[in-house]
Amino acid sequence: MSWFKKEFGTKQPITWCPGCPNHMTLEAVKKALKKIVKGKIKQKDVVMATGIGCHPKIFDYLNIGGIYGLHGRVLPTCLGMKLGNPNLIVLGFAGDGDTYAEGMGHFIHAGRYNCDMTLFVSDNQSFSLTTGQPTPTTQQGYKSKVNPFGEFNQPLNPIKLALASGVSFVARVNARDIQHTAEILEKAIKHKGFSFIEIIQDCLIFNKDINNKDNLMYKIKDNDDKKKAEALADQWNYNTKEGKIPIGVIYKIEKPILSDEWPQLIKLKEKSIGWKGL
Ligand SMILES: Cc1ncc(C[n+]2csc(CCOP(=O)(O)OP(=O)(O)O)c2C)c(N)n1
Ligand code: SF4
Repeated sequence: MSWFKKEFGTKQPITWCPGCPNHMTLEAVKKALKKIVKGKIKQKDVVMATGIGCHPKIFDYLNIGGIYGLHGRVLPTCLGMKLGNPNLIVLGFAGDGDTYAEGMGHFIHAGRYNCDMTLFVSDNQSFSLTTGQPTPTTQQGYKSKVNPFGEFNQPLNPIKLALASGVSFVARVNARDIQHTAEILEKAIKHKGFSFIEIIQDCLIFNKDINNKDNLMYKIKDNDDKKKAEALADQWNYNTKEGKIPIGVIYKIEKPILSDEWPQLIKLKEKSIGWKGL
């Protein structure tokens, strides 16, 4: 196995802007995966699905199998892979536009299903690949070519939405803190159930007004108290660069997962199906 394969990288030239926090998220993902595959899990047992945007280019830079999917459809693609082979570790990579606009319905239902898979949302509060239109998490007042008078809608709080949708692992991280992000990603992947990680990241080109929030962020201990999680979610409303932004595991609970409830999936799991001959 070559160095590239071992370290989860590929030889593809990286086309993100120099300094884009997506580079740091990629490093954090590689770090977390390296630790995961040290145990019984093999590299071929980890797969991903991505949407379309700047962040989902990670598909080309991460040496695992998967599907470079459609914008807004990361979660149904992940679900399909998990139903086909419940023994795979399935990771979804999406943007805020991807998840909270076109993909919104899937997000809510993923919380209800509690399928054992992990979703990473790189939230730069902008549809960046398509040149900076506002997404559901964009702050009020933001001006772009499509809203020259400024965004007037209140931003959505994805952490509150995840808690209300019954997501069993809800975390938020700062893309620029590679070590902490890698630790939380590892916990999310190991969690039995649907894990959601909101990655706060700047876009260096679009919606620059909301960048540089590092001084607002502070690390929390893993939390399993719903009321406390709701209070933590309320500390920042995505609208201003004021308030405190808690990062870490905001809420984590054990509850039955989709494949525990579904007899056909239980049988597939017992058969230990995998990639025969590889
Ligand atoms: C089904 C579909 N809808 C819309 C688009 C157009 N589109 C491609 S990328 C993109 C923006 C991506 O924004 P986001 O998900 O926030 O990721 P970012 O680029 O900010 O990382 C959009 C709207 C598409 N390619 N396919
Ligand atoms: S446009 Fe923004 S999100 Fe996209 S690569 Fe450049 S800095 Fe990163």
